[in-house]
Amino acid sequence: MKNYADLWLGYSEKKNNRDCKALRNIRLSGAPESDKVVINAVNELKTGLKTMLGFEPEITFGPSSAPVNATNGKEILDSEEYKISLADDAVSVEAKSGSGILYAAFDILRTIACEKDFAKTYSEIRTVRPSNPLRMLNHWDNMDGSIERGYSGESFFYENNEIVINDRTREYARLIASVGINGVVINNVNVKQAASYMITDRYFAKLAELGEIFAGYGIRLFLSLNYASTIEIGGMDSADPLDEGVISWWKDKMAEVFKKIPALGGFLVKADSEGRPGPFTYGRTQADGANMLADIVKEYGGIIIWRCFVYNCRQDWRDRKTDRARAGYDNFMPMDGDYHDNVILQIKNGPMDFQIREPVSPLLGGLRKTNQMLEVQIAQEYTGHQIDVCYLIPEFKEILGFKTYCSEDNDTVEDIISGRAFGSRYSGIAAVTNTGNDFNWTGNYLAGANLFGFGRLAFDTGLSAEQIAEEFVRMTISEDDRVVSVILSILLPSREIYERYTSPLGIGWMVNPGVHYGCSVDGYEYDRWGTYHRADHLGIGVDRTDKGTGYAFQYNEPNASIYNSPEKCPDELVLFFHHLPYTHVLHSGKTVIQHIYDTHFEGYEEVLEMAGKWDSLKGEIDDGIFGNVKERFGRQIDNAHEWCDQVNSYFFRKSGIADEKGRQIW
Ligand code: GCW
Repeated sequence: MKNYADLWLGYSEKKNNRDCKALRNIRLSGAPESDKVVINAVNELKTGLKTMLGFEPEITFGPSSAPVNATNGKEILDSEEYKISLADDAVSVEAKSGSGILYAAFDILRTIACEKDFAKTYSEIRTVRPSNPLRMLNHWDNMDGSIERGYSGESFFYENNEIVINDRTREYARLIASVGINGVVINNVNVKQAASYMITDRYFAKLAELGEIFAGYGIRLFLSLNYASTIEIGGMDSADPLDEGVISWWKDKMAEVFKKIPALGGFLVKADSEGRPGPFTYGRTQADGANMLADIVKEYGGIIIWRCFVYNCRQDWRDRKTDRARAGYDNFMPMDGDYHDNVILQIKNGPMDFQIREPVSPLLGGLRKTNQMLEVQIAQEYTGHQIDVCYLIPEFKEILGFKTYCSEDNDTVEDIISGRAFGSRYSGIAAVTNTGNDFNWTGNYLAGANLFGFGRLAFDTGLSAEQIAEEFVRMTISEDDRVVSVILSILLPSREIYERYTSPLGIGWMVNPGVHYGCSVDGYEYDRWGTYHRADHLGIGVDRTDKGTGYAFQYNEPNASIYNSPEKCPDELVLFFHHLPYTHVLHSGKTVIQHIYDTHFEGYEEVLEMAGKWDSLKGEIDDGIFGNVKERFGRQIDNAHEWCDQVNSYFFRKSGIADEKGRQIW
């Protein structure tokens, strides 16, 4: 039986490339043999080739360049670039750092693992430069071992308020480095009291060790920080960013922290949000808070990643003028240009909170003078809890390709976060991760495609969702063409299928309060009035136009006018921007109500079909993987059924309009 915990590094014997002479001699240049990342790369090549092709390559070393101390995104990209060229009897890898060599090693191994013809693949010199300087995973792991929004077991970083370092830690570093991740935040952004102590003596030794393990795979360690640490652990009564006492406490603290954890990259901060402390308490701006910390960590090469998820979770949703969607832009735009150059604003992909469909946050394309990172979520909080299959890479592709019209050219989200659009000092992309200590890391085995896919896409945004899914299936499940095509036909449409049986036309939410799995049309916990969707007997949707909350005008033109008009607004977002009668006719030619009925019935049917396809793989793939996903399909079917019933009957009762196809709605 396959050890499916190895995911895409579970190499097995391969048929192709056994005669490729060149692979017996691999020459690495650009970083010294003694570099610990190079040592890991060499081990990977040796063991990978031995397992897959039956021989160990001879590895030799060419000249190495001076070590790089990258202090901006461009230097990071320069140092991570690699070149692979092929002669008759040798493969040659050139890079400027151990990371470049490691990524080249995984490039070679992936080609062999996918049974691609090696000589053909590298017949032309391959030069690869990552698309984004920072490619990060954010863990929402708590010190007690629980994971906020974790759906695949407990944390493998923490247990009973202690940091755990074991084989799994190293395996994790290998796994994520192999897809190009170069930064990890190991603790939850909700830094509660116990976790504040992460930056105290109690944890320094373990953090230093962890930082070193990560560094061996080109990954930088980051920590989430409690903004009010001066109060939580410093015994002070203020966290005012302009207070001299506060500043001097932080100076001493950071000097200690960076000395004790030399590999530390910096901090991620959630401030003034959902009960977390922040500068607003002292009448200061988000920029005041971020800059104060950034100025202090600068001398250690540290960066401050400051989240833009700042909104009032106690808002009264009955109030028609307050609009949570506006909050990110309203709180952060006015200070564009004020954030110091080692501050990065981390922006959730949508203005709300990782719903199955949201418009792209208007901060992306709004901010022009600020370092930016995009934040996505592969932990399936609102997208099926790693019970339901929901391959998210097609969604991420849409987000990256979104035209913001922030400039004449180079105006997509991809252009902004790569640093191209504005020449930002730092930029990149982060995902709230979906891993835990479950044997297979991600709960549903197919959710591994999101972990793999996020890394691959962050590294190379030019890859298609299909290419990535295919690599995942070939590397982890099977190389049989039929199996590959069946699994692709499950993964690729799965996000749109999930959308069809859940919340319609961009309205969002409709989830069980607190847990966020399963349907409850009026249920979202922060809206105890059940009114956010504005559904009454005549219509549904939130008016975010110039006549409503005005949110549509946070976008550049022509996006603002497109979203502002019910005629021009794309169907999939129309209820996000407009309050419409159930009888409004969409571009699809259907009325809103008929769209709701049809998509819900279809979505449920499609889940049955997906489950049937999976069943057809019995005996053709590993039993463990088969059983793991089959069990979850059972639950996904129930979930889709429940959503379909609840949503359809809710809107049938509200609107009193019958399904034109005469299907039974309870
Ligand atoms: O919507 C919320 C999630 C919280 C999470 C928060 C955030 C870590 O439900 O669990 O807290 O988003 O992104 O900070």
